[in-house]
Amino acid sequence: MAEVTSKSKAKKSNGDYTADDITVLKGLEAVRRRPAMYIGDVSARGLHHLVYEVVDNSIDEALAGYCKNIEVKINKDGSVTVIDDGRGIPTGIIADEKRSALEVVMTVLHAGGKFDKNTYKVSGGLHGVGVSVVNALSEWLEVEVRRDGKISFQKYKRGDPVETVKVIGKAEKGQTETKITFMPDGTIFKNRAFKFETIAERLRELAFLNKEVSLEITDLRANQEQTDRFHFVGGIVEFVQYIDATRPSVIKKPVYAKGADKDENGRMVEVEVSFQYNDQYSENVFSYVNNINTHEGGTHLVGFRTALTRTLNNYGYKNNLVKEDKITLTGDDFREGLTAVISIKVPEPQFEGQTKTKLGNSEVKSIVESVVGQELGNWLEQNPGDAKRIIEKSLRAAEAREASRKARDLTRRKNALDGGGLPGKLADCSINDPEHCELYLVEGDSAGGSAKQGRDRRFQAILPLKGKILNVEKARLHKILENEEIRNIFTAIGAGVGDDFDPAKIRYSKIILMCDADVDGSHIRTLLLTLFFRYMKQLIELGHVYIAQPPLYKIKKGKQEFYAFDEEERDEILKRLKSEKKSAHEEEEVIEIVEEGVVPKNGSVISRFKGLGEMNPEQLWSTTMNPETRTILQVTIENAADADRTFSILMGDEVEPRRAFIEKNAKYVRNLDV
Ligand code: 0RA
Repeated sequence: MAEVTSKSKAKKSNGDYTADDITVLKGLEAVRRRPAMYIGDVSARGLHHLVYEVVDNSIDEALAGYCKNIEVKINKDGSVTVIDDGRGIPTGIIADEKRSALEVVMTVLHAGGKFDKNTYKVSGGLHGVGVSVVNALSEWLEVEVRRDGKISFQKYKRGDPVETVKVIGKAEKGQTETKITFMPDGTIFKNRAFKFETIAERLRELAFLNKEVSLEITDLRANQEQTDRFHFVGGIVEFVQYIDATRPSVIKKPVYAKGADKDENGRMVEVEVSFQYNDQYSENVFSYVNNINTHEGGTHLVGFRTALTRTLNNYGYKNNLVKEDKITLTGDDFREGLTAVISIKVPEPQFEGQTKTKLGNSEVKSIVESVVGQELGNWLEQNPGDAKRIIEKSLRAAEAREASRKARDLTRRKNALDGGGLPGKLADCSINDPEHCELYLVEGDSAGGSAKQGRDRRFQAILPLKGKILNVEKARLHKILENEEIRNIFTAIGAGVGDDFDPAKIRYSKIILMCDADVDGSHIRTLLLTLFFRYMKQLIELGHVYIAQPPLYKIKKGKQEFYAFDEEERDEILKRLKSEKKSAHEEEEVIEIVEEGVVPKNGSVISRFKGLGEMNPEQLWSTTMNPETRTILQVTIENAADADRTFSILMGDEVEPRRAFIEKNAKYVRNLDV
């Protein structure tokens, strides 16, 4: 059979590949040749995806009801080990193949599912490509399985078995375990350093979504030793409370709804939903299908929203809390301050959308709608106090919406947002094709002026921002739209706001935040990121948001000028300048590190740029804006629920959690993942 012939076996036959072998060679080679097709990319995100892929296999085992504990270790040498107490990968010889099932699972693309028609394996999206992909992208990988009283072992190099599966010892009676250790391939991943916190966030999320599983992570690397364990008996109810940790709740305890129904093929779809209302205005709904965050939503989200609007409206009318002739409550009104987690399990999910994170299965809408409708209906009857508070909150949202709709100036603003006219402060670019255009959001009018003069006006647009923009974390949309700076940003980008945001209308493919390298600059950057995260999240998700990296130091020596982006680089340049001197047999000079602007005797000046405004247009262009030489950092969202929680901690009302967060994360100040 073509699909199960291994590469190593094909090689052993004197290099004579049969026609059957070719298809397989393609399968295995394809992963190494085009890793991005299988794991998204080969950056830090792709690297961590390797761990998620192995853990997902263990989670599949848990969903099948056999695994309770999953342990991840970042080893001293930088490799990663994943251990689970599931059934263990089968190790028997498959007659057709004349080799162990274990070898097949580890070396054949998508082989896992062939042995076990596990209901909730993921068939689309980024996850679920199979552990063989991790094997193919690893310099080496070792697997150890305990089951049937034996310990079986096999090692691979870049996906090829080093030798056949060997029994290396006895397993205790009844003990079952799968242990996989892998070292990512350095020829594929430039940076192989795993981040404890990144993996921990995913394990925490999985623990919330799978309350029966306990997940542990340990970092064994020198000077980074730490461990964390996640097990939440409250499941997604605890997840909602975790997300809203710093936002006071309007109701006593999150609503919880659970149910299941058959899809059109008679297979079970399981639904779990939990939500509560906080005293703020944004809607934070996190939806998952088979443990994958569906950023783009889909039919499950539509079903949830429909049920929420209908059930709450019905309750309001029936109990005379809403007067039908006075005001109509819309879906938006019922979603103000809503924090929700929707987790569903679908046997054959169809993923659609730009990032393949939108659920397409049409039958799911009515299943979710009916589960939520029923359970929420019961909950409202049993919790009249909470029910009243929710309806009253929604009424206030409706009144605010109505008031701002009536306000005449909103119409004007709306027109402006629809692209009626571009902001006067915007220096637009001349090219029209968004794909080639960039928008620089620049802190301060003086830096804005330099940027306007220094830019390449064909494709670079500049929008200077005056001081601090409004903190959107604490205001309703209509208040936000009253803020001129923010309105300018929305208008310049041209793609609308919130639910109406349409990525097809973006006027620039890169939105670059350029702020000073000081405390105020980083505050403004955080305010801008909060704005994007809350009202144009897709802009970040689609990779359009960047942070400019202006240099911190300028080193001048005679006519030569050097720029350094941090202390380390500054010192390197100084060292180089010194050694250049030596090799040229010139008289040795000491180049001192000097305070800004002071000219030392040897004629070298090191100045520290305090703000962007200190650079002249040419300097700004050559160091920070010229695409040939600049560095810009792309802003990504590693974990949506954690990002949401982080923004609410950073920008919300409570001081103590913010202080704790800043203390804990002080060492990551240059890490821009949100
Ligand atoms: C195929 C079949 C069975 C289990 C597994 C794969 C399995 C794979 C992984 C990967 C990590 N941990 C795992 N645990 C199990 C079912 C075996 C049976 O029927 O006993």
